[in-house]
Amino acid sequence: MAPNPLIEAFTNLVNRIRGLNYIDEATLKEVLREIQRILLKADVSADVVLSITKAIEERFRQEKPPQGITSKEFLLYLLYQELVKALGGEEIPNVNISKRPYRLMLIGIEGSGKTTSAAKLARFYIKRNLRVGLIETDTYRPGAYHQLKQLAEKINALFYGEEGSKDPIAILRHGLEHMQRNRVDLIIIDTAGRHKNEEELLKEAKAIYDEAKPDEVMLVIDATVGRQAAAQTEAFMKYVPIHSVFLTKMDSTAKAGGALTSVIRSGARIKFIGVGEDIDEIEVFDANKYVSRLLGMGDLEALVEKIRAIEEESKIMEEIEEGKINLLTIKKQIDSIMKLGPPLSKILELLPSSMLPMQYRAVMLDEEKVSNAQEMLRRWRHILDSMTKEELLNPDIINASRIRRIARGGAGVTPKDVKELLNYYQLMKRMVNQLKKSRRRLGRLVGE
Ligand SMILES: Nc1nc2c(ncn2[C@@H]2O[C@H](COP(=O)(O)OP(=O)(O)OP(=O)(O)O)[C@@H](O)[C@H]2O)c(=O)[nH]1
Ligand SMILES: [Mg+2]
Repeated sequence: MAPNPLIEAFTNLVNRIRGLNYIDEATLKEVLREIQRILLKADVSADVVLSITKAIEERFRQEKPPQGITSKEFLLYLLYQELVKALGGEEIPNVNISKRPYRLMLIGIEGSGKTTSAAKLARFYIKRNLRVGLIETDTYRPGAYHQLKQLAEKINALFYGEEGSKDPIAILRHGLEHMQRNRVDLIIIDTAGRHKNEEELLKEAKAIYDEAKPDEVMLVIDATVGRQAAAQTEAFMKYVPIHSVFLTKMDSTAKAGGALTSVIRSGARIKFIGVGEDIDEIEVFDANKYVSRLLGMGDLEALVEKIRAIEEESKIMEEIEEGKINLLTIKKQIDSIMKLGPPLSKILELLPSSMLPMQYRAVMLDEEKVSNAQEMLRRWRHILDSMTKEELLNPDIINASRIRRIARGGAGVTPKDVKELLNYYQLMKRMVNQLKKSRRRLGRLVGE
């Protein structure tokens, strides 16, 4: 995406927060006001803006930053999280085709970008090794037939259209037959955007819907309309079910934020975004990625990962505290440590050092020990991968012959390594059991 004023404003804000010495009441208020200004400028509606900043403010006051995270970093993290939430959450839309042939119908008002997006989608799925066919049912716009035909030729998609025809339903019927005959996996149906009036347009969309019986109706909306996108979505929803939204021209508007949040609030799911006129300028909408870019992340991304891993780690610690400990617990623990990445010395500080075999304890970590510990964790991870679920959940069944089998599963792993891991597990379990009796000492174990 080309640099835009929204990214610039957010990047400046992030840098400012980074430069703060500490966050007092006045600074917090100022930062929140600045966030509001930026979002309003991006055409996000006032109530959404308010709910975002309110959530950040409340969480900043109520939640404690995880261990090792400064309050500045925590504020940035909350900003990131609340923006992602407002943009529909962390989940990435599923763009798999659930059956073959799959019928995808595009609708939208004049100039929203349907025809261009039809070709972009075709290319997107051709790259994923699907046979894709395009049907042009637009009989209103002069040149619609040639526009899509040319695009189809460029990307090697099958094309069907009838130049000069005035009967979109007939074209559709013939087009569907043509595509079935050619064993196409995905059929994309482009429709008209121009019409005598809006009602006629919507009625035609409905008629095409009834005839095509599409598996998915995708509404194409031009993001430059900003928060008006919600009204458009709702108008179409009255005539045909809208399963997903393709938001175009995200590259050429400062109102992208408004378009995104308003579509999401209307209950529709954004699947794709268009980020340029070129046929390859299509992306699956990923709120995480979008917000990362918005905030000029890079190292902020590392921060988010780190906080997530710390949270995961403390969840595991809770499990351990409850006495639910098996090798799966240890597997999860190693995964979260690995996710935190280097420097490992920092990470090992997060672990209660009493849990590590003596030679790896954080208190006396030099570089060599760090890399030894890293190597050990990697080996242990391989070992755990070679175990069956039953063994992970019930380590007591692991006898000598199982140990030999497990060691064979990982390159360079010896039975001694497996025993070392089992010893670590036994040690941890013993300690947990011992210390469970004493809350105070247990508190020290989980690093409280
Ligand atoms: N910058 C930019 N331009 C886009 C994008 N998507 C489409 N366009 C442009 O928007 C204009 C309209 O696109 P079309 O695909 O013809 O729109 P349409 O919805 O088919 O229009 P009608 O057929 O008249 O209803 C064209 O100039 C496209 O190049 C995008 O993601 N970014
Ligand atoms: Mg068109």
